[in-house]
Amino acid sequence: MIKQWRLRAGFAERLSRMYGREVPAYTKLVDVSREVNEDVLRKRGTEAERLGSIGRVTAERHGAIRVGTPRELHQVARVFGALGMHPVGFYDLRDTPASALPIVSTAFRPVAEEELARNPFRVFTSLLTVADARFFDDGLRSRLDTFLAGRELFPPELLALADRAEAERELSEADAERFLELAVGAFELSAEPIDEEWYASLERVSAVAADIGGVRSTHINHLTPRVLDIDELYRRMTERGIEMIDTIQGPPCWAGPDVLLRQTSFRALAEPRAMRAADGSVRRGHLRVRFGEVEARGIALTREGRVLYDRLLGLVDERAASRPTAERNAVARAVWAEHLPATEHELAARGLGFFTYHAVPDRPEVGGRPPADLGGLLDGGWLRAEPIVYEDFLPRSAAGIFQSNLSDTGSRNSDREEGSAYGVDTLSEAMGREVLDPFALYERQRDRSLALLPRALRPTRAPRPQGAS
Ligand code: OOG
Ligand code: NI
Repeated sequence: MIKQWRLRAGFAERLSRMYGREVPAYTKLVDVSREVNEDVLRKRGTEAERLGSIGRVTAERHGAIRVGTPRELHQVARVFGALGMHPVGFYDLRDTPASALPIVSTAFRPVAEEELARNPFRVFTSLLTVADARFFDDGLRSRLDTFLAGRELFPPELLALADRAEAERELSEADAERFLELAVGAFELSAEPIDEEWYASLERVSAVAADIGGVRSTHINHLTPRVLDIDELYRRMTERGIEMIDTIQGPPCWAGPDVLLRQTSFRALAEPRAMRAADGSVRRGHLRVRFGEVEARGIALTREGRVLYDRLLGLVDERAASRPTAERNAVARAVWAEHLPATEHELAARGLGFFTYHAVPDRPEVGGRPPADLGGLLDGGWLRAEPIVYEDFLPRSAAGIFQSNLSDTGSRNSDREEGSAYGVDTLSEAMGREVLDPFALYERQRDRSLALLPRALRPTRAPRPQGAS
């Protein structure tokens, strides 16, 4: 029998092979990522593996897909459920200032530590907000509803196998083979001609809306490898003549601990797609919707740490507003140095980062009773803190990645009422599964490690967040 985690690993691997055939530049990105990772490992030794073994990091990918209706989201949740992936986190990109992004998103991923260690594959999944009147007027909305109701993204045989895999947490070898074939096939770029007029009418609102609702199938938008030095990767890709987006999203490059997530991408490529004109003739056209993203992951931040992160982003915006764009990085580095702890130790002691805690067995005998607070236990060498890797996404980075790959800003009519609210509950209801809170998952992992400590070493006071107000 093939266990869920092997289905997940198999899916990630086959998707990667398929996407590499479809988008050869992706293969180059994966190759350069591997080279960078090997170099970092050689240079920094075991310290390079502090946020994940080289085996995990090299195999690690996240995908991005986009669906049109709650029903499609429900179905895709079943496919990912079969792979042991659960919806985590809610991202609302509709208020992105410079571009029309009529979507709300979640990410499917494994949640248990041992499952993440086996294969951490995740998929950023966006739902088109068809009922949001700021983007779609009544006429367009009703055409869109009809179009989306008439398509089938996932064949019934795939969904039946998915349900069985989820219920039994495994499939026979033959069923696993069939399931993987159908699942990967569902995300392949379709050769079916696109109705040019229909696509264009959605594109006027948003290129993302056209990519989702303008075609009769779905596809993987990008597949993102993980790299240990994203600045070096950016340099090497540029050196090889690959056009990258302008920036690396997320925290700046700085001397302190890596936190959260840094992402960049090569620009969406013009891919040949068959287009059908109004007179029925089919011609070879081009669409730029798929890009090649890459990311570096850091330590998960606590709620307080995250508040601080968001505040720092605002501070960087403020200070950089009056300077040339080229200086934004330097501004960000200065803001970081001023406000973020320069060491992991301090990140833990100030309660800003998530760690698991472990008793230090060979602590030198210095006598005395262990202190009661976490900071003291760490300072005194009683406890060792191991970072918890950030497994999720960042709304502002996601918007930045979307945006830098759009050639047109689209349009949004902010005078119109929202029409329909899309919140985390909308997604949970659509899927019939709860969208999990990422913070709660990291807290659980931390608290489990605390509960395993000998009683005398269990801090009686949680780390008091400082500087987060
Ligand atoms: C998703 C864009 C956001 C990320 O990693 O934050 C994203 C999309 O293009 O569908 O991929
Ligand atoms: Ni992505």
